[in-house]
Amino acid sequence: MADDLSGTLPELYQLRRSHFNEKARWGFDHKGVAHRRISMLPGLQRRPMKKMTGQSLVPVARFADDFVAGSGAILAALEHRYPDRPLFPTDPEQSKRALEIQHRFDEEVGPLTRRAVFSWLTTRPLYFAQVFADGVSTPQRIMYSAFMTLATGFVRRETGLTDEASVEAGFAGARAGLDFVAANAGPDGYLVGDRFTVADLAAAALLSLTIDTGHPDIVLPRPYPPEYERWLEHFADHPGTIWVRAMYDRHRPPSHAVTS
Ligand SMILES: N[C@@H](CCC(=O)N[C@@H](CS)C(=O)NCC(=O)O)C(=O)O
Repeated sequence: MADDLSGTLPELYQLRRSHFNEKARWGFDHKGVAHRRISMLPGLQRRPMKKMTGQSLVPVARFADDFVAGSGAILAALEHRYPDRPLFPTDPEQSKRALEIQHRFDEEVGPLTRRAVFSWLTTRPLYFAQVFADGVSTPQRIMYSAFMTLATGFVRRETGLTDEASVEAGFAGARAGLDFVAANAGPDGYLVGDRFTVADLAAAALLSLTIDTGHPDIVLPRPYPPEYERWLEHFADHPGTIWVRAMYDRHRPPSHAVTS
């Protein structure tokens, strides 16, 4: 399906495996919207994105001449352009609640979970490059891992990794997200009402790294580093990870990205 409003194929500027980018990918795939993904390398996306959108981060979606930055804004733009398979409740109370939940995950759980994962990922530049530079040529990947080695201090500061307490706060944030979904899922398994909404999508995408989803868009390359094995093991029996798995099994479609 091309962009309903312009007739052109939408684009998604992304980082591979990143959970905020997973949220946007899931939105496109949920809506069944064919799109082209432009994968960038963390850090190196800043300048082009700033030029294109006035801010430095991804995900960024492009619908013809319209650039939309941020996973939440992308989901809203997708809903507007492709109303089928709605993600936003029509009931005003439910809509308010769904947006509140998305906000909580965007502002707290997402960044803290990233911090916990980055606490070990930034100590492994080769694996870091494998995670994000998968698909680029081997020399480029090696150059990127050298760049990452030099940029580690900056990346750690940007992620809020200042001391041991900041790492612990990252782990606590991931756990709080899992506790939240376990405590708030209703009888049908959804966070708001009786169907899958933006609240479930946001929460499951931003907690996706707490399980081995098996989905090629987010699963980390094997073999897993021991720190990630321990992290998965740590959360394996948490009712929140069981909920994340259920959302992936029931609602995460295969990619609708076109490759040519
Ligand atoms: N609130 C934003 C967060 C976007 C974000 O944090 N993007 C990260 C990837 S997870 C990024 O672009 N990182 C690269 C950098 O900091 O240079 C959203 O919902 O999209």
